[in-house]
Amino acid sequence: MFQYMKQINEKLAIQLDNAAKGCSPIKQLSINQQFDISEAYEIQRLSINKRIDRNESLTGYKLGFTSKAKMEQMGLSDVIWGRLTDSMAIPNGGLLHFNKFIHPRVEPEIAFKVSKTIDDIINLENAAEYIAAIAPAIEVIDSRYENFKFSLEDVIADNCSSSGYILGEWLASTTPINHVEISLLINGQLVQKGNTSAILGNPIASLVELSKMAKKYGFQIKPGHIVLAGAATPAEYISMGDRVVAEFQGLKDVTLSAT
Ligand code: OOG
Ligand code: MG
Repeated sequence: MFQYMKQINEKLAIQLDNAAKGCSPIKQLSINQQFDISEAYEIQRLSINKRIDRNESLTGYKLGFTSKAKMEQMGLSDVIWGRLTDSMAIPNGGLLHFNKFIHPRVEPEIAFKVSKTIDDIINLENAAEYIAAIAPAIEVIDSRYENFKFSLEDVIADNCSSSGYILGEWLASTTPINHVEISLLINGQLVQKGNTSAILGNPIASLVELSKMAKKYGFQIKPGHIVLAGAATPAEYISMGDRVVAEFQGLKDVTLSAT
């Protein structure tokens, strides 16, 4: 039985990895195969291991559904986490190569760089000790499922739709990052407005949540790792040729162009 489940998880991980590699969406896995949340995280681990086997390296983690705006947009309300690799990084002001994505969406986020190993649950009071720097960011999500439609288990297995991230200027760890106004513009048009406080009341709470997940799922967040706190606004689809700008009040913009 156990062996059988392992084989199924591996099969599903390969399907997701192939969809990502080939930029071709697949049907929601949960339609034909039942799996629970812990199996979904196992499928995620197996599928990201394929990338690691291709010499990508783990650069950190992302949180999802940490704001009401995102929960409502996607119809799911549990905080989720996924993995980031070096191949997902796009330099600030850089190019997103549209043909490497299925149906990319962008969302404004806050990123943390971790200063020391997080191997236990942290809290809002001591979190600062674990933060080396803070940056405004954009996440590019690109569900491997048709029509960006999924169950909670599906999206966890699919590495929480993670596909790209753009980091703005790194700021001192003491920079006040809560209650910062955000505007998301596509081709100069304001498409979303939000505030960093929409992220669990304070983006630092995302790092606390991740520390709980790390304890539960048995991983460590290492010095230098990037943690994306989750989007403050709903995500927006982008098209080839679009220029995306995320403005964070008082901070330098984060931008990318889809080519
Ligand atoms: C899932 C990923 C959610 C966020 O910031 O809330 C996420 C999705 O919306 O496809 O990255
Ligand atoms: Mg996100």
